[in-house]
Amino acid sequence: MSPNRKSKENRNGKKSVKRVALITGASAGIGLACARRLAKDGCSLVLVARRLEALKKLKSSLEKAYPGISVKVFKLNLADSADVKVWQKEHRVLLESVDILINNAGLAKGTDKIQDLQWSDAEAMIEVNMKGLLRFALPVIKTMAEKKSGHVVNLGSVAGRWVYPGGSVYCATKFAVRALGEAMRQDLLGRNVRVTNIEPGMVNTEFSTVRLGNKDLADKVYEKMTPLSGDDIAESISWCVNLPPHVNVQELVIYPTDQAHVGVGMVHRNI
Ligand code: 8X3
Repeated sequence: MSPNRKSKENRNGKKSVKRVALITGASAGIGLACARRLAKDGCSLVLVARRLEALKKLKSSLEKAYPGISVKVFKLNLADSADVKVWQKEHRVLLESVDILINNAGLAKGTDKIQDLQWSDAEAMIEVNMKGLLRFALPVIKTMAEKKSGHVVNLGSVAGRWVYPGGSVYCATKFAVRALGEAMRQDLLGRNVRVTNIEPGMVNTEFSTVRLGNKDLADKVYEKMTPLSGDDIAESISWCVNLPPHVNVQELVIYPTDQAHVGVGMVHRNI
């Protein structure tokens, strides 16, 4: 245990060690909400994303609100394998200090059916959601296994349990996230490392704007219904990582009340 980690009371009234959470895609949406929530829980943070300015703002607001924690921020694109390798080499000691890894960075591009699929969209999703997650997470998982402690939280999706028309490759990447998470949990048996897959339905973040390439179209996705927020998902992640160490939530499927399932016709709208 590193000597500068201070003891504090957790929500069960037991002494716990201040933990370090590393969050990818932390500049917006679910990643940003997780940063705020885990800072509130007393975690120090390592935040990575492509938008450094947004991360710097977040760092200063969190360090002001929670003076007991430290927040380190880094510009990194998980799709850039060479950059990720260099960054991992430069920050080996920091990576060894990570207790909670939240593999949040991911995206959807397009809603074309398979016969019309844009190859560039498919590649972008595979590159970040699968290859990016793995290339970033592997060294952290290795150190967790060695020190016999840690918690890996993967951001999957309901699209990783059920497919829908126009979602082929996005669904495939999220099925892969679920498979990888489950394999991690099995491989890490005996290493005291927890692995949790979080599988949200409709969450109102930049997700649909990125997917559809247009904010007006994205707003229509959430029209006259109440979607989940990034904070809703962050709250569930906080619950998972703050449970006693012998408890591992394998996966959580979280829909908004107004969504019954993936796909068209499964959303209740107040019209
Ligand atoms: C996003 C959920 O239903 O838009 O991961 O595919 S959905």
